[in-house]
Amino acid sequence: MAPEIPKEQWAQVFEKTGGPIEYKKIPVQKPGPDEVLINIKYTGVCHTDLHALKGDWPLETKLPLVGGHEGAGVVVAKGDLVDSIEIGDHAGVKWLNGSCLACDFCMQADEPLCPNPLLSGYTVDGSFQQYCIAKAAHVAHIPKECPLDGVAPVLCAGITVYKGLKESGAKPGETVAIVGAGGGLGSLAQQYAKAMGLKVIAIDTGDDKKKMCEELGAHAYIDFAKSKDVVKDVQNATEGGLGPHAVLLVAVSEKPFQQAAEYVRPRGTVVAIGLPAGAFLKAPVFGTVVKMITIKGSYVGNRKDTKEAIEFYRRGLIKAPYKIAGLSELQSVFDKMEKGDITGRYVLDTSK
Ligand code: 8ID
Ligand code: ZN
Ligand code: ZN
Repeated sequence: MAPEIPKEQWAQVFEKTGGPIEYKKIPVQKPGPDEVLINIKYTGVCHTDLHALKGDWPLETKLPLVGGHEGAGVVVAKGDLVDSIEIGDHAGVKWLNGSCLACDFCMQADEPLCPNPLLSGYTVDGSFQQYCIAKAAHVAHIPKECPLDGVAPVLCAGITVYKGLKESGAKPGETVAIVGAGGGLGSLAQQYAKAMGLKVIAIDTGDDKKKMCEELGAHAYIDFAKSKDVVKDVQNATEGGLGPHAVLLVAVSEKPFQQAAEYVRPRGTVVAIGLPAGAFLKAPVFGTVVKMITIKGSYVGNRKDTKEAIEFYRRGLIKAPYKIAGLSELQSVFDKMEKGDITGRYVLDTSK
């Protein structure tokens, strides 16, 4: 029997950049021929959602906007052309809601680089609502054994850091510094790094985050606010003081983007993932040349990365802590995020 779909639903909506966000009832949309309608049960809150609300980036959002791009739920309707997923299947709405599938980038499985992407919770409405539309080709397939609250953060944070770790080229046994380790991406990055056989140096601030990083198995924790010399401290935490083989930058401030090239090991790779407003990367030319270092960006992941990142989770390898709040409480989650007060991730229950 086809599930009953209401005409109206609860959503978090903002009419203009900067807010306010309003928790209110809006109509449920119908999926187009190549789309599915997903009844979102849980949705993670990514710092990207806060950047979107604040207008931090040189890319405009749709307005009014329903944010959110870590939505996990159940397919309740699908368009006539959709045969890759069935009603009743579990599915995830991720940042890349859709892409053209025909450009050079899409053809080579680099679909995040598509010049005409649909971005969930940014250029199309996302998962801060009970019923969300997504292109069937891009929807994440979630095995039924994965709890929908736990898997939600994998849909952006997990995919992104897994891809970033692959892009870093770090090999089992090597060391990766995770900068912003106490946040959403950082906590998942520690788990993926561990599962990939890497040693982790966690960098963040505060005792709560320290405790979590230690519980997640970090080899060392450096508190950037207490450290007198972050560069030295990171190097000293590695064998022979040579520095980590890779650095994953998932912080939301500019400073660490200006330090990483100094402490990365010769031949090492710095991967920029965090997107602080108006920030620039900095590296000394001399050190970059004579240490032969690589500095690169990494942006979410493709459909295969998505499948792989979820498979790590299904196998029980990814256990990052999260707290649950109601969809109605999004503003208070943003307030905590703004202050850097969230250890791990917040996941919203869309029924509350
Ligand atoms: O595809 C991508 N590249 C992608 C995908 C998803 C998210 C990029 N992002 C971006 C987000 O837009 C955001 O800019 O990654 C960034 C991190 O997102 P998040 O993990 O959701 O944010 P968070 O939970 O607030 O964690 C940020 C952490 O950074 C720490 C904070 O204490 C917090 O724990 N931090 C800061 I601010 N300054 C730091 C510093 N100097 C720092 N940690 C270490 N050193
Ligand atoms: Zn995100
Ligand atoms: Zn394309």
